[in-house]
Amino acid sequence: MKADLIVGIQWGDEGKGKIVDMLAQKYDIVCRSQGGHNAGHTIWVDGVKYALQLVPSGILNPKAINVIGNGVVLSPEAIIKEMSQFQNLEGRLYISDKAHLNLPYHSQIDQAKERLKGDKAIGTTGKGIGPAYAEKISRTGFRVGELLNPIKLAENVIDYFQQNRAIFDVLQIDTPNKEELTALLTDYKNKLAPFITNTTNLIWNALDNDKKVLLEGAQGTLLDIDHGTYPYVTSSSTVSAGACTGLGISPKDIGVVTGIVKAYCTRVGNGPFPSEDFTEDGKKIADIGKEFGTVTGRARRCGWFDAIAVKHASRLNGCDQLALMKLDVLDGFPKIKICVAYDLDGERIDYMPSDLNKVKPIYEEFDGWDSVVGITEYDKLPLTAKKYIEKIEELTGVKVGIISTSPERADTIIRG
Ligand code: 2SA
Ligand code: MG
Repeated sequence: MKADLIVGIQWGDEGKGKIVDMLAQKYDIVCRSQGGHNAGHTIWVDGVKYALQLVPSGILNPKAINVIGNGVVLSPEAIIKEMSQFQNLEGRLYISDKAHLNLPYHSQIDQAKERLKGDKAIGTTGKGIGPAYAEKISRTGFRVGELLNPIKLAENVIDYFQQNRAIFDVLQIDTPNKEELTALLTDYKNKLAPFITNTTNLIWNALDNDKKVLLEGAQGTLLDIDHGTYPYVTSSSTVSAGACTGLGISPKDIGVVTGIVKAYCTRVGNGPFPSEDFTEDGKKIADIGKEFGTVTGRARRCGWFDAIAVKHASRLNGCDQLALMKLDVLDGFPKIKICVAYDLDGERIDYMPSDLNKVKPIYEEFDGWDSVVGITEYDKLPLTAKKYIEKIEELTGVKVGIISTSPERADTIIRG
């Protein structure tokens, strides 16, 4: 059996949560492979809102097993809090012993570095993601499996502080108190030990025994550490290839890749965003789309669908289809724009250059529609909405297989 994959195609917050939640009903195992509690998936089920950060969205399917892979940076504090929303998680949630720990000092480093950067700040979530990944790559990180021996781990963390005292001094971060740290790590161990395991073997066994596995991406392709708008990116591999290293599966294990895109575009944090709209339209999209960060509550920057970026991201991820989310947010707009090309120093280009700062969007305008809310069949969509979708397919070269017409699970068009 192959694992199907859901990946964000823009700058995150495309609405992956709703699709993963919908699909999770049909999958045996749902896995996270990268990111940490910087992610925020909002899921609406029967009018109830669930905000998930680390726990895979399959948690809302009582029959699904959920896996947090080795590529994730795990904040024990965040996951313990999140887990408290659910009952009977044993046997339904597994955390890789190889995932790296995101401890309280990582968010202190993250926030201190952002402060020092001043107007060059990345606009991180402040959750310690970059510092936790930096230590992993520097081979100085601590892994989830080490939580099982909290006394030793506390000693190692204190040693690490001592070795790096000069840096911690500049950042004004105190060495943790050993007794307090041991107590904290012991508490984490007591709460998390039943969930810690070798998740790679678990996934291999599942695939070898014809279980259906779904891989759930966090953030989006344009925030990828290699392929995103560096340095205004997150610190993990958000593209589909990252799911392989982040879980310990091979590219041959990947099945259908679904890229999630919003019918428009948003970005939270700093960095280039060619199709950002600074007019009333941008504000209207933000209002109607409720475009605020689920983790930090920050207002998201809003703009129009960027077909060049989506084409590029679809190729990077090997998308078999796109899921077009939040189409209903564009209801009532008299005119809707798509960025169909870029202007780079006076030249019209139809590809994404390495530096997005220099490009200006070239738009095509489309007629809007009254309402698509709750429509579940493609043929029932207004003609102008169909034209919009078909234009997206033409420009990106990828089929739009799924269309979301409201936040509710049921309000979704699945095209055959
Ligand atoms: P970080 O914290 O190091 O990963 O931040 C680096 C950049 O990555 C962006 N980033 C995100 N962008 C969109 N959504 C994310 N998750 C939350 C959400 C964000 C929130 O679902 O809304 O609540 O603010 C997410 N996580 C990281 C971040 O904005 C930086 O640009
Ligand atoms: Mg989000």
